Amino acid sequence: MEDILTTPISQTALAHFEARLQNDEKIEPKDWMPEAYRKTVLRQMMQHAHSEVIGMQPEGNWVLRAPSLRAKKILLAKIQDEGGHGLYLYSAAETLGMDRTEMIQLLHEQKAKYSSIFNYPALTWADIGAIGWLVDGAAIVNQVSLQRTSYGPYARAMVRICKEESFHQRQGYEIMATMMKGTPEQQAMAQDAMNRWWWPSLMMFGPHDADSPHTEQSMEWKIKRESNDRLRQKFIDKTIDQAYVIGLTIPDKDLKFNEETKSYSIGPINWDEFWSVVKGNGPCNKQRMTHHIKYHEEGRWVREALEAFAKKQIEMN
Ligand code: FAQ
Repeated sequence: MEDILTTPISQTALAHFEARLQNDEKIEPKDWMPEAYRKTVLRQMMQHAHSEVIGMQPEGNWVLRAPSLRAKKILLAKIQDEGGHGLYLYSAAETLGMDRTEMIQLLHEQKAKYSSIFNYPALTWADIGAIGWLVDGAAIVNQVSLQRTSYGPYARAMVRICKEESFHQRQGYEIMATMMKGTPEQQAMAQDAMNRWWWPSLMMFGPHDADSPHTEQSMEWKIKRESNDRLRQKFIDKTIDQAYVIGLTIPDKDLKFNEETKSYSIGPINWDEFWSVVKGNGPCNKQRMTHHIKYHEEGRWVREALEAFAKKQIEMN
């Protein structure tokens, strides 16, 4: 039996960390964790938080042009939820030792990523339907699995976020279904949105497993509970049937249904487009970042006033 007094602390701590993962226990902020684990969870959560916040921009573009007061109220509530998701995720990520000011700095310096999907423009009202149905739909498939992620604050944030995302997905599908019952022009608009958002939504899940540098280690640490390809396939299988119900066509000439596996196989994803968007060359990357930097700067005085107020409160107590 190993002598506890001669075993190095890090070795004991590592064994304890691994045993907790094995037992499906959550890793909490004050627990010892390998530095590489901390960095990986932080990277993923920070990217996720940035995605929620940048993701408000394509939809924000339609608040003043929503076709009815009901549609406007729903859209406003949804966008506000996305901002809230960003805030829970920044708070949860801060438990890993990085301040959100630094996270935002990394975003502005393009050293921290956000989801590729938000670099595409929302050109018509049908795009608002496609974003809710497809983009939130893809986000939910990923996030339901992340409810079981090994880092406690991330897993708990996901539980609440998933409840809200499910409302978002339905409001998007409602928009698409309504347009598909409308005039030929409205139907064409819905199909056009489907054609433009389908492939970028599939790219949201990240590169194929064989080309994903982080998946294997992240699954070992139970940060990711399912691989990129497995989650993408779940999304494909549930979404295609939803499209058929309302009369939309899937823009994929190679699409096939496998009777044995009860699953769809798709044509090739354009990974050159994905990497080009991730590297900053998508249709809206520059616009998204310029907008974020501008409003972050304009809000500086509010943050400074709040900090001064909090400091004063502490001094007075
Ligand atoms: N976009 O080895 P992997 C939402 C990067 S929330 C940009 O597979 P990983 C709600 C990846 O960072 C949507 N970059 O990496 C909403 C890595 O680069 P790095 C966001 C991507 O981390 C709806 C490299 O490629 N959801 O939509 C993307 O193990 C509507 C290699 O990739 C989350 O963030 C991408 N799509 O797996 C809001 C969920 N994919 O960091 C408003 C949490 C990959 O080494 C309106 N995140 N990359 O420089 C995850 O599950 C994972 O981070 C993945 C990527 C699956 C995204």
